[in-house]
Amino acid sequence: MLRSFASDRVSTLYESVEAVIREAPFRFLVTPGGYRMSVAMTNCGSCGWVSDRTGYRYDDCDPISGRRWPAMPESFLQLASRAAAQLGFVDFVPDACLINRYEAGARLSMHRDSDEGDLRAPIVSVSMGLPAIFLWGGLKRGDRPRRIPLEHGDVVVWGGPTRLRYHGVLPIKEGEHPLSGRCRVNLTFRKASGSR
Ligand code: MD3
Ligand code: FE
Repeated sequence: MLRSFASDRVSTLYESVEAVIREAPFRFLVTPGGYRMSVAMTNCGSCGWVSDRTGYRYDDCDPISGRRWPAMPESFLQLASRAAAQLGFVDFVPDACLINRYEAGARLSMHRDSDEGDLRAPIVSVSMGLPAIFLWGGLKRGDRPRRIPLEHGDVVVWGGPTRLRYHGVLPIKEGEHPLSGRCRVNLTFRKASGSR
């Protein structure tokens, strides 16, 4: 947990988010079970995470435009690899960045991130805008989660034994943030393509 690690860069990062969403707008994905997610998502990098009635996958194209996802901004790559290195993950080069946008009431139910090809690589997350309560569970779905508040500028690195833990986000409370307005935006950097 690197509290406030991104504080001095978050406005630059947020400008890059705005550039990404001009090319690949936020959209509400549908789960394989047919539910519309309350969190709006988009991606940048050489592949992006998508969900539809056929399942979850990483895809090198945005299914809405049919074009490649926007390139990962240099500022994103630098922040992600610096944060990972700080916690002992040397040479972390993410190839995917999932961008989540939460409006008031949006939540992420408990899940594991296991679609990535290289599970030895960590996931780095950056929180921006409104605060959230993150639910940090165990390796089994039923393990009682801890509640961890996440604020603007906080960075978390999940790797090694924590990589496959269940986790989620409680419904976001209403509020107004000077940078992002009435929402929370979270970046998660991943290594989606396998190296085995
Ligand atoms: C713990 N996003 O996009 S980031 C997700 O705040 C996701 O938007 C949340 O869960 C969000 O999949 C949480 C923190 C995070 C990401 C991956 C993890 C925590 C993790 C993988 C393993 C354990
Ligand atoms: Fe996740």
